[in-house]
Amino acid sequence: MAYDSENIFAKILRGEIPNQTVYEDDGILAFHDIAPKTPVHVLVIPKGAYVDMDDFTANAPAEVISDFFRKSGQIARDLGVVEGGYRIVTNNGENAGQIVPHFHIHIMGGQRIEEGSM
Ligand code: DGP
Repeated sequence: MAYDSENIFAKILRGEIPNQTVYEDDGILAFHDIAPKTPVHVLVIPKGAYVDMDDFTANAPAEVISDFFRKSGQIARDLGVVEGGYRIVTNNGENAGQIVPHFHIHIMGGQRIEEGSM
């Protein structure tokens, strides 16, 4: 799928739509999900134009990929969700529930998930 530069997260990156930023640097932006499904629900996106996990892992430079995941781990630490446990979710494609076609991961924490609920 070709990248659509009019998707909501592209607009957020261009500053056309406001967001509640948790962390930002040259490569990534982390911000609170507009409709949190857990007490802590933060989205992390690369600034590069990647549609989904498949596109990101196939086409982003290795250092961009490692930087993205290393910093996502640090963001989870800074959010204080490590001790209580957290989930990382990414929906790849419409059939998996992906709504916004700019690669993102969900950091979801702050509540107990029963074993086997996945
Ligand atoms: P997904 O289904 O994986 O594509 O998740 C998209 C998430 O993005 C969903 O949890 C809701 C969130 N979202 C959609 N529009 C906005 C927005 O304008 N601002 C913020 N902060 N989150 C949004």
